[in-house]
Amino acid sequence: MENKKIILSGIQPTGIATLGSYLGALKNWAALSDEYDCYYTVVDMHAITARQVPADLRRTQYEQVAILIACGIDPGKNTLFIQSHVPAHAQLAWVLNCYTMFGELSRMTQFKDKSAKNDENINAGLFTYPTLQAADILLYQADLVPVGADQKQHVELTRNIAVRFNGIYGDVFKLPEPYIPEVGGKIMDLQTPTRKMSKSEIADGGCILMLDKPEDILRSFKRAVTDSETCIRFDPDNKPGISNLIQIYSVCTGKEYTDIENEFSGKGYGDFKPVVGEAVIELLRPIREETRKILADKAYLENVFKEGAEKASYTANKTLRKVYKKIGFIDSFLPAKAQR
Ligand code: AQP
Repeated sequence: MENKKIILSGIQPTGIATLGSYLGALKNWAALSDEYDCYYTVVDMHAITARQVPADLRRTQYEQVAILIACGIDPGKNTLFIQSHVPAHAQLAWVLNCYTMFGELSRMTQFKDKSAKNDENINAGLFTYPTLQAADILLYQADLVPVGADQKQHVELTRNIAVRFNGIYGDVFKLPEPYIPEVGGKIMDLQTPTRKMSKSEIADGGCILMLDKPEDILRSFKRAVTDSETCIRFDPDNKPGISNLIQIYSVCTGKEYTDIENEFSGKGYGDFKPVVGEAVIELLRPIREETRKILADKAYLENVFKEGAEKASYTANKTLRKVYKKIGFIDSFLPAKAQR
């Protein structure tokens, strides 16, 4: 355990995770969980940067933790926790805000996209979201951050903040690397394949959620937007819809793009689309069934929350104590140095 490299990643409980989150991030979370010392967190504090219905937010956190366990993340071997249960995240985020430049945050494309989509609620939390994310990562001295391609910019900012802080105070933070899969790093919406598949865009049927029923998944794939040609060829610039389907099929089956092109040579989109849908159904089926079973045991999940928060706090408070000391805070009132 001691010599393993460290992983940190998070997911927002803003709804059921999408197929995009699964292929871009969660699948890797599970795959890496034996080899690394992993901290996986459901980031409720990030979620409130957009307005949430409290009862839904509460329910989705149970669902999200259940999904992670069903994906193969063993809470006994990994640290699985809810962000707000570890106060050090908010505490370090404030400190890091004072070492993050306004201009840096202004350049974040997620802030620009999300504020353009929701101009009624461009709150300060949405703006400083990447600093909280930097705190999430740096508290655990993570080596690797498995994320989708959309989060690369935030991990780069985290490194910049860490370099700046270390430059003033010495080596306090380890510099993390993003871990983005070569295939599946950016799964696109099935109806608007030039846009990332996102759970806040479920209205038009272009988004697959991990707990969707098989018949709904199949219908969405059969309706997926393609193009006016008939050839199944990977060409994201000219054929974004069909290329997205090839990408999804490739991650589900492990087949190379060229093998998929050969397999479907001479066949039409009407043949290909349901095959991709079926591959997704079979990939998600065991996760959906297992999630349902786990959700039935609320006491078990609450015990996972409690143990996860304790384990995470131990590591997070060690880093926070170091930071407080370096910047000149008196750290005697931080939680006692608990034995692990
Ligand atoms: N379409 C995607 N393709 C590949 N990776 C993706 N991720 C999300 N969408 C895709 C990755 O999944 C992890 C968890 O994401 P998240 O739910 O915390 O946040 P998000 O990126 O904001 O996801 P959504 O669905 O777009 O949520 P909303 O609509 O609430 O903002 C991250 O590693 C992300 O890169």
